[in-house]
Amino acid sequence: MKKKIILVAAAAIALSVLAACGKAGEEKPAGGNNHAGHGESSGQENAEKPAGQLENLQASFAFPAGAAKANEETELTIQVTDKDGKPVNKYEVNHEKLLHLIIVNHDLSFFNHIHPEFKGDGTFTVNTSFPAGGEYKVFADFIPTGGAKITLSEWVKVEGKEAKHSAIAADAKLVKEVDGKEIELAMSAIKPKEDVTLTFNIRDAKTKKGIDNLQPYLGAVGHVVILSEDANQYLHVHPIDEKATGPDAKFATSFPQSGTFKIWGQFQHNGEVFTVPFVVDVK
Ligand SMILES: [Cu+2]
Repeated sequence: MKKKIILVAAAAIALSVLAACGKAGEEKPAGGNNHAGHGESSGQENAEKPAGQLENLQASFAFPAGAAKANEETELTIQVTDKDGKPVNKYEVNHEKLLHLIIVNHDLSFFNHIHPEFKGDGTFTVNTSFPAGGEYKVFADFIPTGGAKITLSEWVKVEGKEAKHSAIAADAKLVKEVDGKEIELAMSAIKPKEDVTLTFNIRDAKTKKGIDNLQPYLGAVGHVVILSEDANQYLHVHPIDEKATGPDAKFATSFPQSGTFKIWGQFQHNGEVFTVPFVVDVK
């Protein structure tokens, strides 16, 4: 039997209108105020609002083949509709893609960043798989043409044996080794609602020599996604200097509240993308 699971993200709850990406650097966390439309770089909080039709957008996340099962490739669709339920068909290219999809599991031990393809009728589609059963939160990050940058999210259920839930805890040391690289994260501040610069220093794990030939990934030196422990607060942060090539990659952001946050930095070197996670306490 084919069962269609449709989960509608309630716009009022899940919708987060993020700052326009007219300038590189910080974007606002989910739950922020409405901000100027794409292309505005004045940084004014009260600049023009998106056109009426593009307020209260909704996203429906669905597995058209039925329930998703752990470790099986399955199609995931995202349909974006306006406040009247009409499909939204025009999007701005943002960091080389029309839509960025971030998927995490319940304890944030799993992270995936993929790019569904637009198929018309407001619908994006991508084939993906999940490493275990359980709940996953899916974030669709995009800019409707004429509207503001927005992230719509929903929890989706995946059938299968659930992995052991491990509590998320702040890292004692902000140094990680991933794919032969040693990455150290320095933070200029670690208090809520303060401007903070995240500096990733990327070096060869063996020689400890700084890597200065990072390649652009999605048009920038790197991408950073930050989630609160409960996955309610989502921040997608772009570099201060998109054209940097390492060993340092700097990002400006602000944590919306105190608590434990997980930070994923994504970079590209020698044609390979690597993802480095950190967990920090903001207090
Ligand atoms: Cu992306």
